[in-house]
Amino acid sequence: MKTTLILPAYNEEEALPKTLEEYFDYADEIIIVNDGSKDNTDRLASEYASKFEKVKYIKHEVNRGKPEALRTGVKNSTGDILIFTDTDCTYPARYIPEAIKEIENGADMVLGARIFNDQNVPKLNRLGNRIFSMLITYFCYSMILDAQTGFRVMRKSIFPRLDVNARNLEYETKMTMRAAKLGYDVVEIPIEYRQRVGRSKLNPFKDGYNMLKSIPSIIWKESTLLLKSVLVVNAVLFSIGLLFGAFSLYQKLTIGVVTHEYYPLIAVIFILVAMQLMSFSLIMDFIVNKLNMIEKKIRK
Ligand SMILES: Nc1nc2c(ncn2[C@@H]2O[C@H](COP(=O)(O)OP(=O)(O)OP(=O)(O)O)[C@@H](O)[C@H]2O)c(=O)[nH]1
Ligand SMILES: [Mg+2]
Repeated sequence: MKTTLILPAYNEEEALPKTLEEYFDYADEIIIVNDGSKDNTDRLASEYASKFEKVKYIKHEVNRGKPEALRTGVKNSTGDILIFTDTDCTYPARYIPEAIKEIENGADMVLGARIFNDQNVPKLNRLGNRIFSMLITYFCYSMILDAQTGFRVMRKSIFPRLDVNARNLEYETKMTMRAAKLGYDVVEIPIEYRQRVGRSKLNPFKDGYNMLKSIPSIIWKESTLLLKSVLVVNAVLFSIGLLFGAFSLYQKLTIGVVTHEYYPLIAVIFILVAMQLMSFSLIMDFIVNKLNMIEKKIRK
């Protein structure tokens, strides 16, 4: 099967030559997508493309973000197997043969999981991985340790179903969730993760905010109708509890007494009921969905 490596590059003049050299022998076709870089990436990529037949070069005139860069790469690819990696020397190329073997043995998508020496993984990514791991285990019934990894190998035929709507860092995570949710066989192989060459484009505030913002939307999108109804009822109960609690606290702090002495009690009862209802519904929802999935698999 023909392999296509996609290298999204945004101001990677330092790391592009090293990445290309390291990956050169591991793919049949290499597509560099320059995502509106302002440094020498353009010149370097053009040189490589004119020198080597298997290197293709595509340029976004303005920066459109990593997901769009990957999509451009896929659109122009001719391979049956896609390899995604960052153009920053963080992911070693030597894991590609193992990943391709997994695909040949039936896996649909292989993730390079940065689980040993994760001190090079940005803190934001480490926190994200914990949260997303729990969400994936809950919503997709599979254990995935590094949903955000940029090193992934997949059959090109499944890409259109996994090309989720995202413009930033959450793209990879959402793609992993979609694959697990659709029942694709997602395999993780442990990989080394090195320190990046060149300047990081990760912005802890902007990217952290985007990552956090994506969590409620993922939960809402993946929830069943039953769980959605419970979430709404729960939010109402919780807000009522909070309102009563906040009012009591306000009175205590401003006038020194709580004029309605049963208000704190109401606050506690509402919040406790909300929490109980939430945990009960989550457990029920998980069991019902898991049983549905098992039934579907047995029917197949
Ligand atoms: N951040 C970012 N990366 C882009 C963009 N377009 C393409 N890329 C490439 O996508 C890859 C990932 O970006 P990185 O800056 O390495 O982000 P990261 O891997 O999450 O974090 P660090 O490696 O710690 O900096 C790199 O190869 C970038 O050159 C973009 O608009 N923003
Ligand atoms: Mg990186």
